[in-house]
Amino acid sequence: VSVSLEPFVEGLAAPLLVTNAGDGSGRLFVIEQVGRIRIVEDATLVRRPFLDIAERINAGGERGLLGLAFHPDYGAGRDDLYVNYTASDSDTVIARYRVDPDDPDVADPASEEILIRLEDPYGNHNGGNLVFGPDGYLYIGMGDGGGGGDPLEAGQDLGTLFAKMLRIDVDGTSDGRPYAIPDDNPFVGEAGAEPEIWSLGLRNPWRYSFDAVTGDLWIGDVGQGRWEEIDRSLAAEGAGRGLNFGWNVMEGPDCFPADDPCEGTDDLTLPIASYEHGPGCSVTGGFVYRGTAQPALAGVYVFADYCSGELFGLSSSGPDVQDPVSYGRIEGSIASFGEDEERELYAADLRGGRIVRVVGTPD
Ligand SMILES: [Ca+2]
Ligand SMILES: [Ca+2]
Repeated sequence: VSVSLEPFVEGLAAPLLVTNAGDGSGRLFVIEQVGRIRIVEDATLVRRPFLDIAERINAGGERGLLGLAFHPDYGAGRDDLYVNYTASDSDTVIARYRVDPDDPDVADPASEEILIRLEDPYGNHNGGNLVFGPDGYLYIGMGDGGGGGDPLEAGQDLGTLFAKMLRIDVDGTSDGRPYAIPDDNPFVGEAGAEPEIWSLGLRNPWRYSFDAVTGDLWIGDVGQGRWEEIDRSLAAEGAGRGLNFGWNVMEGPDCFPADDPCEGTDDLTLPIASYEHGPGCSVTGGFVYRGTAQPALAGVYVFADYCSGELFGLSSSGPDVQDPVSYGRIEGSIASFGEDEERELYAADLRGGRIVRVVGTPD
């Protein structure tokens, strides 16, 4: 199969994410890093932003408005959406907003309710993705806080939210939190462990997704100086529940640092795929293609390297360790992949200021 990116919408300022609301409206929603959410309707960029919270946000580098997810029942009795951003004071914030009851194309900036606010000592590794899982819970990908080599030693520390996949129930509250902790989170009741934690050992999970058919969890975890990696956890094996993805004991398939003895690796979950630095430098996790318009991509996990523009594929039903298939390089900086309501696949080209369609052609 050959994979190419077809122009779809231009004129965006540093688009970081493309997604849909799942409300049957057919709209796409695009994040602009500076702090705006834009609507794309009928392949046209709507001039008025859906939400503009730029004044609350510190944007640039790895900071900004980083994530967006709509409640699974959005448009069907629910009016709430969730964002992840770097606040003016550089805190990491996960917040809820509500749509204007009189206008489906505008969210209310005054409706903000902050769920999580975390002081973040470094400008990099802020994670930022938000995804509702097939179980209806919100999955929050947290970077290791930043610096190089995990100076906070967050990766293996269950006492911090950094370097983790978190899982929360936005429909409830508990113990003074504006959300609830699902009973089956793996570290509930464990002394010294934060109960939000679902998986640990992540460095900067820049984009992850659930396979819409199988429920498998796919994570792109950005590496340090040598390796970029993709992690897959099958739904049948818990879709990441309680798993330790290795950072900072390991980077990709190697011990970290490389000359270290790599203690305790028996319990670590190794990547399904890794590639070395050189042309590549930062992985952008993608999606298992489950649409219908591109049958050549059926069941293929499509991802990219942000720096080189190289596109890759993995077999979603293939073995636990695979060499990624390269589809060659494109002109652009792919910050994210995203789906429309028909599960057709798009990508956000940050520097190109555009959204493109992912097209697969049989060779
Ligand atoms: Ca940080
Ligand atoms: Ca890892």
